[in-house]
This record gives sequence, C-alpha cells and structure tokens, in this order.
Amino acid sequence: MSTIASTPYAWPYNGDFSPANTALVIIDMQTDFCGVGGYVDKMGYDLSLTRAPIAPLQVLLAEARRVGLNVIHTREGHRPDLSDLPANKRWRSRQIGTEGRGIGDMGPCGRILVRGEPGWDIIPELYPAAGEPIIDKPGKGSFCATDLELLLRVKGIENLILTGITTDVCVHTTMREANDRGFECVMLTDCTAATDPANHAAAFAMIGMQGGVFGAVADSAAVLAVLRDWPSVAP
Ligand code: C5J
Repeated sequence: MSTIASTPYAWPYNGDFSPANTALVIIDMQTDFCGVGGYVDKMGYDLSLTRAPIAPLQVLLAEARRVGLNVIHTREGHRPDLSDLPANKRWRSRQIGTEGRGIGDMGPCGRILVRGEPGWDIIPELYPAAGEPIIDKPGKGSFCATDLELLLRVKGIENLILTGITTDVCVHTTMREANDRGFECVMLTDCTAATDPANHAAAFAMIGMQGGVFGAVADSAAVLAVLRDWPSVAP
C-alpha cells in the first residue's frame, strides 16, 4: 500500500496506489494547444504558459513507463467533415483571434482541431509510445463520446493522475467526469497549465473544497518520490 503527499489529504484515499490500478492521463498536449501557429497561439495567448508542463511531464512520463504505470493520452479534435462539431462551439471559437478563423478553419498548422491535421496531433516531446491508448475526443471532457470509461473498467483502473492542458477547461472537465464515475483523481500543479494563470490557481482551489470535492492536488515531485522506489518492468 502506498500514497503520495497531496492536499487536502494523502492520495489515493484508500492507500491503494499501484501500477496496475492507476493511470497517468495526459490530456491534449497537442500543437493546437501549445505549439507555434496552433489554436491557442492564434487566439493570442502566451504560449509559454501552456508549454510549461512539457518538461516536467517528460520526466514523469519516462518514470511512469519505467515502472509500468498505465499511460493514456487524449486528443481533442473533430472529423474532417465537422459532423461532430456543434454549431455553438464553432461560432464561439471564431469570436477570438485573427481573421475570424476558428475550429475547422485553415490556420498555419492546418485546419484547427481537425483530426489528421498537423496542429491537431500530440507534440513530439510527449508522443505516445506503442501500446499507449489515445482517446480522440470531440469535447472538453475525456469521457464524453469516447470509450475511455470502458478501457479503464476493463483494465481495473481506479486511480487517475491527471495532467495536460488546459487546467481549467479539458483537464478540469475530465476530473469532474471521472470523479462522478467513482474514479479517484489527483491533478498535478506543475504538469498542467491554463491560458490564464489566475484560472490555473482557481481550478486547483476548487479541487480542495469540501474535503477534496473533486479529488486531490499534488505535484510531480510527490508522484516521483513514490515511483522511484518501484522496480522497473521488463522492456
Ligand atoms: C480547450 C482544452 N481549451 N484542451 N481545450 O478548448 O482545454
């Protein structure tokens, strides 16, 4: 039995943290959210914010792979014919940034958040290894219109370590969806980022309310402190 140091209480709540029952979930580390010419860049936000989790995530991901922790990646995007893009999502995405272009329109990295386009894919620094599931999702939450819950239940995964971008949108929505389904979640402060630092801080403050209403808060050092004592799995 082991736990990681987290607030408001040690995580997971039942002390049962093992590679078999836990997944590291890396949310939407795509060029469109953290790369030059991508969607977030086009909206005019400071890319250094959403790029900040890349380096700590690389360290955590390497260690997760070493100990055989389940690793799951997600990718937000839409079908090329945009048949899964709600009209209100498209309209809102066109209200900010340059030339009224939004989701589905052409940008420097191809059509914004469209599956198969260069900007939609996961950045090379954190690219999934063979065998690591990628959840392609049309919405903010990773459980909406995907088979993520089925994958987790089949594998017997109960604990989720949530990382990626953006803290206040896709990562928080996923935490809320997961928590309502009974998954025990922790979100990592240094392995997530928002397009606004105040939103990042507020998102973490919300987690700690009501005794940890959505789960727990920790940083990657707390996770690494446990993983480093675990044996390597055979390559
Ligand atoms: C957004 C995300 N912000 N990955 N997506 O639309 O947070």
